[in-house]
Amino acid sequence: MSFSSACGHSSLRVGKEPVTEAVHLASGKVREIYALDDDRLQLVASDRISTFDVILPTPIPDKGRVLTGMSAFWFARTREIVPNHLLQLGDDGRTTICRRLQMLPVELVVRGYLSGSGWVDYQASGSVCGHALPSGLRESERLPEPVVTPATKAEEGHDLNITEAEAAALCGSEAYAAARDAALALYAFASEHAESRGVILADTKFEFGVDRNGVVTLADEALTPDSSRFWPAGTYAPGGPQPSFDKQFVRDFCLSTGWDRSHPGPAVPADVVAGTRARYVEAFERLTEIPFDRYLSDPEVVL
Ligand code: Q0Z
Repeated sequence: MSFSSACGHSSLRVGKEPVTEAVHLASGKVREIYALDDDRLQLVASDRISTFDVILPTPIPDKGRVLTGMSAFWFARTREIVPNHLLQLGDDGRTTICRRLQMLPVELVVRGYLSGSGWVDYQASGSVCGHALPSGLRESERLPEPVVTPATKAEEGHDLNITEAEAAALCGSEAYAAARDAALALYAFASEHAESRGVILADTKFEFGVDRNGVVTLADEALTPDSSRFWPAGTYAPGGPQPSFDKQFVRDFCLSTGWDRSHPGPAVPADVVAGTRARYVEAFERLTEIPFDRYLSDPEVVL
């Protein structure tokens, strides 16, 4: 439970600890970040949903819990690949307590399939962020090998793709190389896990930081529907765009209203909200093999 006040503080209860004062640091499109102390941050995932870069006026109940639980599930299972920032989950299922890191100034997208800005770049240049690719690839086609395409962090939805050489110059070449190697290993692990459960992990964005000992550490959220393209494997058909596992219902509804993709987005009716929530819960259960109700009653069941 969290009560915000006008001065940006909130009182909150983390696990069984006494009430602590948290200082609001920043808002993302669908998340808030607070400082607990010099070493720890708290990320709170809301139920807000964005489509075509617009936050819709209607929340999707439990979406923030699905994303928090899924991210924690992956953090717990990838600790041997790369250390991560996760310390603890809040009892509300939407709060992550994490180590405070020095963040690298770039995000790393791993692409196993040709979609989004990768497809746009490929059509224009035959390459993606400096990675030359074979000619004749179709939209959504699987790449011969996954590629890392870094981007500078701007306002969400407006990240600027850069080359790996540029990313190495911004991060330091040792830190960048460690992050790139970790990102590829994380993608290999997660995409194989997902595919065995009928979900294609087309691409995914990672953010890394450096801890007090200089160790490159996975941060933020990881391998969620908001940081990744999840496609249902059963209907995969390269040669065009693929439906989003989680957001396709709500996108189709929004476009069916004649919405021109400008602010504000349309209000979403109850049946579309319920269908969208069901898709998020289905993604959680397919990938984690944990009933979502068990997560709600005990979030640390994913760890
Ligand atoms: C993540 C963000 C959010 C707005 C800062 N472990 C960390 N150490 C230091 N900084 C961060 C993290 Cl995760 C950090 N963001 C992104 C998240 C709301 C912005 F929930 N910003």
